[in-house]
Amino acid sequence: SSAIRPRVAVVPTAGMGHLMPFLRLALMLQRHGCSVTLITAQPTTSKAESAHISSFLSAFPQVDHFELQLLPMPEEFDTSTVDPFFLQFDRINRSIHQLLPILKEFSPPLSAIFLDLTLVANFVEIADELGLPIYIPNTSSARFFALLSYLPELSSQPDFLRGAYSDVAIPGILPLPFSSIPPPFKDTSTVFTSTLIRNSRTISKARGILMNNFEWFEESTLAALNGGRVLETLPPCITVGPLEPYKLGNESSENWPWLDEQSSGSVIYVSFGSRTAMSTEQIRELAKALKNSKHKFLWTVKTSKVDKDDKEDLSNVLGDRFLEETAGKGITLKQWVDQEAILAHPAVGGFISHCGWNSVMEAAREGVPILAWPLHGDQRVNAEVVADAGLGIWDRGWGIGDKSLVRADEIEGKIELLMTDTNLRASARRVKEEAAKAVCRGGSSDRMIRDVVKCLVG
Ligand code: BUP
Repeated sequence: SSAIRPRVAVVPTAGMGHLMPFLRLALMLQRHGCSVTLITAQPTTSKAESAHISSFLSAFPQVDHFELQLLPMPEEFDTSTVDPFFLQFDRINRSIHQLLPILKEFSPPLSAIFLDLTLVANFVEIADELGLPIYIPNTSSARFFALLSYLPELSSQPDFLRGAYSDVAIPGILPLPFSSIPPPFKDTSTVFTSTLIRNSRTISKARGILMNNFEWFEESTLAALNGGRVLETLPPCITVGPLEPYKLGNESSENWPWLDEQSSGSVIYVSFGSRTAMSTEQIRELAKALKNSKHKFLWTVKTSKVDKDDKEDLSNVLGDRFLEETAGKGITLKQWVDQEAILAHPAVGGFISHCGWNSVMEAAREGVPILAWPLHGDQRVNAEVVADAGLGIWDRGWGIGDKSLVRADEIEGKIELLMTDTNLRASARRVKEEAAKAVCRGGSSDRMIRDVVKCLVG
């Protein structure tokens, strides 16, 4: 009956890599009996996000929607130098207090709110006033979450700020190579880092951290987090993944006759996510490697940070002849594709990925081996998890020092390994089996989401 149908709000922040897992979580909560209100910020950072939100709401009209109108940034704030996604975090934070009177009027009232970590500190008072439990969906690896939760402590260590460690020790987990720490973390004066630290200190106010992850994949890190070894005050880290993707009406018609013609496991899918643009020089080295390699490929190229449908022509970046020379051997695109459907396609046998966490979980679900090529943010930490779990290979030198530009012959060598190493294929298949076990009825992730919802009813 409706009396025991808990109502929840789900509040994503900026970027497709954030939006998609929150939307997947929203649908999962709904499948398990919650009524869901999606709260999104208006305006969004990118056209891709606003278009995706509209398609999502038309495909799933049972999800309620509320648009939080963002307040303008103070005039003295120089917005030109800040990453547009970080700017949006800040702007949502400055606007979120407007939710109090609105949420107060909700009838039936909310049973819980699912809030991004970057918003928790400013929301704690509101939540207290409403008596509303907060859950934090974590959109990265458990390993990166451990780093985030330990960041307030690290940022008080002069050695950390000076970069004087070769490894960063976090209690309970394997040491993190210093090169894997996002460089902005060492500068606590940036809005980005100070916001993270401030919010990280409030993690203990949440009732739980929901992870797009499964127990088997990061077992020892999760055990450390949940055993109070990283920090005694952490709420439970609850793995409910890999999150199930959804289909939007406009994508389901997307099909790949070219892929259908390729033999099983023969095609490399190449994508560096929705927010990472490589340098033109690096894109050209990669192009050369893909052209020279023996394997077929499907490559979505991204040349600018915010929206993919930018003006730059592919032939400007790749040269006129690349597309001709690779016709039949590969497809090179600049548009948004249904990545899940591609990874699920039997022809796809390898994935060159920046290791954004959603991409990692999608590859895990499908058992597609990854050639990890992390570029920034949490990606190096995630790449390490990928390699440790047997889902992929990673050359730690790539992207730093004298290998900040990775040459074509080296890329080609790794592609060969990715596509031919039978041990790697077998271990990636094992990951897929474990992922399937976790989400099936009675599996670890399935039990955990049921417990969360039960707790909302009770
Ligand atoms: Br690009 C692209 N189609 O063409 P990540 C991405 N995606 O479905 P990111 C598509 O966007 P952050 C495309 O499947 C994944 O769910 C992809 O998230 C999907 O990386 C999501 O992999 C991208 O986490 O975000 O975009 O760099 O840096 O926030 O992790």
